Amino acid sequence: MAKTKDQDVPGVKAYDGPAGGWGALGAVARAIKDQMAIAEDTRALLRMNQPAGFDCPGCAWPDPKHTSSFEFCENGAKAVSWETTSKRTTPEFFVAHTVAELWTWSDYALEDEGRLTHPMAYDRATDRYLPVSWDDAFRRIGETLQGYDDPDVVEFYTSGRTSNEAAFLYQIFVREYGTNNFPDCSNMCHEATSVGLPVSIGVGKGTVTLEDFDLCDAIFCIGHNPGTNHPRMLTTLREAAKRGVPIVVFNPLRERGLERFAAPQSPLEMLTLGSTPIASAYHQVKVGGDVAVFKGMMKALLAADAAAIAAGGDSLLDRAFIAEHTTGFKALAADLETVSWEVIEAQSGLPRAAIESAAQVYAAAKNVIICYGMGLTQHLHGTSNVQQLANLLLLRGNIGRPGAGICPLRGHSNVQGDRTVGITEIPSDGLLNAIQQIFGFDPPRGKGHNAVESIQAICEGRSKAIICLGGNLAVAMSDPEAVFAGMRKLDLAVHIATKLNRSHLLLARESIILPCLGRTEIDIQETGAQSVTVEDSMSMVHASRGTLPPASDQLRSEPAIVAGLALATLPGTKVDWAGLVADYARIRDKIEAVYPDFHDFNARIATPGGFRLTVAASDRKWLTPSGKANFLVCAGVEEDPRASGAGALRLTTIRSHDQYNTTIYGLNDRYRGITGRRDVIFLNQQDLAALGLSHGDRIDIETVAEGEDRPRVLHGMTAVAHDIAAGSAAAYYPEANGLVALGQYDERSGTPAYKSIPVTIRRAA
Ligand SMILES: Nc1nc2c(c(=O)[nH]1)N[C@H]1C(S)=C(S)[C@@H](COP(=O)(O)OP(=O)(O)OC[C@H]3O[C@@H](n4cnc5c(=O)[nH]c(N)nc54)[C@H](O)[C@@H]3O)O[C@H]1N2
Ligand SMILES: Nc1nc2c(c(=O)[nH]1)N[C@H]1C(S)=C(S)[C@@H](COP(=O)(O)OP(=O)(O)OC[C@H]3O[C@@H](n4cnc5c(=O)[nH]c(N)nc54)[C@H](O)[C@@H]3O)O[C@H]1N2
Ligand SMILES: [Mo]
Repeated sequence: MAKTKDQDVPGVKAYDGPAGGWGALGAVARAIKDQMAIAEDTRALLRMNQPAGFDCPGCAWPDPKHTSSFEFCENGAKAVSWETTSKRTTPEFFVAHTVAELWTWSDYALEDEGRLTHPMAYDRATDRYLPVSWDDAFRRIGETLQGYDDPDVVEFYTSGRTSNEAAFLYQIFVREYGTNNFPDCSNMCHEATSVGLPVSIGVGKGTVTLEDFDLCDAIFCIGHNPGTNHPRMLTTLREAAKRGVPIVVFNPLRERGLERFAAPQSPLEMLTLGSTPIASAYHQVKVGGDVAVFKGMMKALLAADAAAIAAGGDSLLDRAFIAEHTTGFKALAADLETVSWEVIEAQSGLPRAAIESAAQVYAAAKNVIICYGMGLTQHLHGTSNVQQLANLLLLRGNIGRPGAGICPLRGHSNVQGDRTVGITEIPSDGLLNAIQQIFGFDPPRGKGHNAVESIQAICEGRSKAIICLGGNLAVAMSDPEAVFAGMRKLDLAVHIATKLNRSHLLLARESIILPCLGRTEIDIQETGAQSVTVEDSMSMVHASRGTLPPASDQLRSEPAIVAGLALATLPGTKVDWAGLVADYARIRDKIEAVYPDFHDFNARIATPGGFRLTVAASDRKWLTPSGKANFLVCAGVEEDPRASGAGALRLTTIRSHDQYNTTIYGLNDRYRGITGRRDVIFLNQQDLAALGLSHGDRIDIETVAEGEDRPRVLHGMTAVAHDIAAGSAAAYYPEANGLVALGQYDERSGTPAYKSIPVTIRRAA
């Protein structure tokens, strides 16, 4: 007999608890124990995110202004204990294991060996990484880099944990070397925001501050999972919910953190096993159906507005704002006329009434904040998603006034700052001119490679070497099979990292691992202990200072490693690398010189909480060519026609509660009821039945191909009946990355379409 949702499938059992609560406390205790973290670590956790402490590497959600007490966060605690672990990946470890053997290990097992302790270089004769001195490592890298006539054959990747100071030095080094090849984790993340919003509102960042959440009258949460990925946001959402602020969610999956939250700081909720309901309305939009939702909401709003005016009432639009501050309203209205409700319903998977009710909540609230994450950006039409969302806000003047605005949840804790201080493949003339004036060399003017382009260049043999400042690019990128093959053809691969991961095992002719300090660790340079700075999702810049002894006395800081690379690569350098690294305040002086918005940088980070960078749109200054905010039209509402064919489902890829991107902390996903495994595909019960399948069946999942080079199949997964929109499926990232072809990305932003993969599903052979 077919199994139903409630029957036993190993490792699958619905979780009834709220987000947070005792479940979270227990998980923290286990995370600390698993990493054998010592008492000092717990103390470090307590100092986390306080003025004198370090910035939590867990996420980019801002800190409340006047926190004096430790803000509890389960996943922040996991991120910190994973870094402060007492486990070590030593030279002895590398002697004991060939790279061929390590390749067979899981991603979890590789990182679980703990912190890297020594610079290591690959030795082909023994198939092992062997220790190398820092000087030798730099010399070898410098020689290879100097050997290229064309600097554009080298790729310089950045992952978003890197501090402003390290990122700034890195871009100066790379530009002095002569290329703008800056593939960046942001290219796989919020690039649709960075590309889409400047056209809409003149800045590629969010416009709200944390204080705006105290003043808003409605919040929309679209395509993000705060309970797991920005857990400190739950405190903010809880306060808003308690104030009676409607919180409207659009998400294909029912995510526990958006349903109810028990604040571990609340003795009442903890002792009574109570919790606070979060979402006032939860709309399970079909994967990839968001443009349809936004167009539907705007259509409903315009219809209601016309009705209100016809009845002699006030307009529901902010017409004064539209007239004074925007262009393109007529074209938008005309586009909305052409989209039928039938199409909107089919694409979004939601009834018209649901979308109309969301539009009503939107229209009834004076101040609205819309938050969003990867559920919107990682689509073929990610940029359109973001721009249609901006349209919706502009219709009621919800940008540039207190309590209202757009709130992209950034990913890595400093991904936004890295971009701000110059990690970009398309630098503005202003930036390049400032660099030229301040550092005295001629930076390259051509466009460089983003992440997908860098991989394409590597796969086609046009790029010869890669330097990675953190991250795990080969595993994070789509189409690992192609990426792995490309990486193995390189002359040189250098990884600046805290822990071993699969990218390090993709051997180039010469492969070098350079171990660095993490953010939790004390960073001593010539003038003493140093602080670094980071920028959060709300453009707040603040200092972070490590408090723990380094994992090994061989570790160097990221700024010091960048300086070492620069000195070995650029014999005629115009930059005083040693002087800058001796005192990071001098790096900040240079940042300030290049970016005037950082004025009085060193003084302003001395105040607790730091300072906010200017976000022009927050003050209704529109840095667009028209000088106004722009309503933008996108054609149609269809995400990917291949996903609408007979039997096709739209697969999205998501993070479990026990992972940080490619770092897998454990095999559980508590809120989704998964224990000890990740080989599952979440499916709607109706879809399962229609396919003649049952909960617990072993299935194969294949990408619907159209002119693709080879079939993409994930074999032997287990079907899990889940509360997910019909027509949609979900699997874990990065296991499912092989289903995404390298060529499947948003053409405007280059963001891979990780969140809407057309697939078919069948019983495993
Ligand atoms: N603990 C932890 N924290 C993290 C990370 C981590 O891995 N672990 N990663 C960091 C990084 S780099 C990032 S970018 C952020 C990511 O934070 P999120 O954006 O929250 O990340 P995802 O897990 O990718 O989840 C996206 C959410 O979108 C929903 N979704 C999927 N497809 C669609 C769709 O088509 N439409 C809509 N409306 N929703 C959809 C999913 O159900 C899921 O709830 O988190 C950061 N913080
Ligand atoms: N299918 C699918 N693919 C995705 C996504 C998705 O949702 N679905 N999300 C995409 C997104 S949003 C992102 S941001 C990318 C993430 O891509 P990356 O940023 O490249 O990947 P991470 O897994 O965050 O990198 C983990 C590694 O960073 C190193 N590390 C950790 N801390 C530090 C540090 O302080 N310094 C240095 N130098 N190294 C450190 C460790 O060695 C660790 O192994 O993945 C993308 N890929
Ligand atoms: Mo991200």
